[in-house]
Amino acid sequence: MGVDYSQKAKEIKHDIITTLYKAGGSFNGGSMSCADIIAVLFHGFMRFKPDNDERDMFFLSKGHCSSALYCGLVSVGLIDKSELNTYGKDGSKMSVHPKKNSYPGVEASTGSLGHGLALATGSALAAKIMNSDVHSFVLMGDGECNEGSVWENAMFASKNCLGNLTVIVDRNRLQGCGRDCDILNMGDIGQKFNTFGFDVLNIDGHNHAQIEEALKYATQKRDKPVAIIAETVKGKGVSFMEDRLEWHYKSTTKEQYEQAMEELR
Ligand SMILES: Cc1ncc(C[n+]2csc(CCOP(=O)(O)OP(=O)(O)O)c2C)c(N)n1
Repeated sequence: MGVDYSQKAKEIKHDIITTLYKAGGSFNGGSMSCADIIAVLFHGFMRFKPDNDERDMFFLSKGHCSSALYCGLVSVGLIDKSELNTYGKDGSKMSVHPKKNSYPGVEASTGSLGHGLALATGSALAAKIMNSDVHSFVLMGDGECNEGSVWENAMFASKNCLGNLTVIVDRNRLQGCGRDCDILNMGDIGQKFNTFGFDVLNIDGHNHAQIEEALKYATQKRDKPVAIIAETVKGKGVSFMEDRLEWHYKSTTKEQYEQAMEELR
């Protein structure tokens, strides 16, 4: 029987909201917008094999949304769920911005936006040189695509024919301080990646079947990197957070937490 992505995504979203509530943490919105993507990628595609160099590599370039990464790793059994209670606490290894090797599946320290694609590109190039079938995935924010380093690496990846590299852009159209179109309009991000030599797929980033199809396509043998532009809603799943800028940073009150839990049930 196939994986029930809806159930996995639901559990991940529940854990994200609970983790951030308990920690008084930020980034509910951006963590919820990518939870469906993480559920399908982690349960359907990533070969984690934590003790093995041949594992696939995942880079959460939008590192501020680490709760989605940690809850995804809990969901696939690589982190004990009780660890989520330590998120963001002094001395905890479950830092708000992920730290390399803090847990199996945390491949890099991220949070300074614009660097994840470089890491994923390097990892994909190394795999190609070593003739390995390791696949590198990077999840980026659309606001993050304002960074020039993204486009340097896009050129480098296509120049090196890195068909073992998949970029996923969480296209929720909100950044930390405003709408992307008001800050630095990226326009058609897919078209830009295409111009930089990528094969591009535009999907609904909350539709599990579409995410699965896109990842199937991206992980077939090929000589071009793939960019999946996943149209999403910031705060997806919690009505009062959906497409609301303030939920980039805001943390939930007890009442808001309880309402969110009710809605996610
Ligand atoms: C280089 C860098 N500049 C600024 C920040 C501060 N910052 C954290 S989140 C964020 C907004 C990111 O927007 P987006 O990439 O669209 O992420 P999402 O909306 O999916 O959370 C910013 C500017 C940062 N982490 N790194």
